[in-house]
Amino acid sequence: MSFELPPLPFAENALEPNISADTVRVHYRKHHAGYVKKLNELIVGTPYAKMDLPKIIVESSKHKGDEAIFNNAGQVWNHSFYWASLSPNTQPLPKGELLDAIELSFGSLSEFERTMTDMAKNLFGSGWVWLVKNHDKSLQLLPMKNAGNPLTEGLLPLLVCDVWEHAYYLDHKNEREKYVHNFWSCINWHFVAENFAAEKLNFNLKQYLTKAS
Ligand code: MN3
Repeated sequence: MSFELPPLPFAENALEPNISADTVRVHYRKHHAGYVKKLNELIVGTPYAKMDLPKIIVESSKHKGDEAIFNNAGQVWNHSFYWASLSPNTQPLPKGELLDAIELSFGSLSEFERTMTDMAKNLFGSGWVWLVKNHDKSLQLLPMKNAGNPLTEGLLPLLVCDVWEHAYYLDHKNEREKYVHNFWSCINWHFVAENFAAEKLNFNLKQYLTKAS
């Protein structure tokens, strides 16, 4: 079994002016594609070759010596989830049960935005800031280094912000905060609400993320 690069859910220039076509093109065609290629090379002849992507992430995270597989599998999945977290169309802000959960866990939507922005700004080095649903249905923001992924903690991801330098360097050089500010204008709240409503990773998402041949 080998993994394919899933199609980008929008045109490369669709997020402009918030995220440039150049950034999306390089991020998708070079970085995301690079992780897919590397993962396929690494899993040949290993037990991982028979697993779907979420299982590879969880299993390889438990085994010392499989860090390269974990890193590349995580990066493949994380980027697919990142693209799905973004929308070229302005989305209505969260409402209903999702908004209730945000207010319960963070105080307000603006406080949630402030906290996530601070975490994204302050994460040292490369990584991801995840919004996850805990087992008690409360929400939590989780900064994770490198290829970190909440599936390894048994938590359900709802939204992610990529804070690797390659996500913003072409647009903003070292100014990560400007990128995070623009990221907020691109959030696919519909996707977040769908994930929040699901009991587990829903089937369509899984299908989208694990196009295997
Ligand atoms: Mn990236």
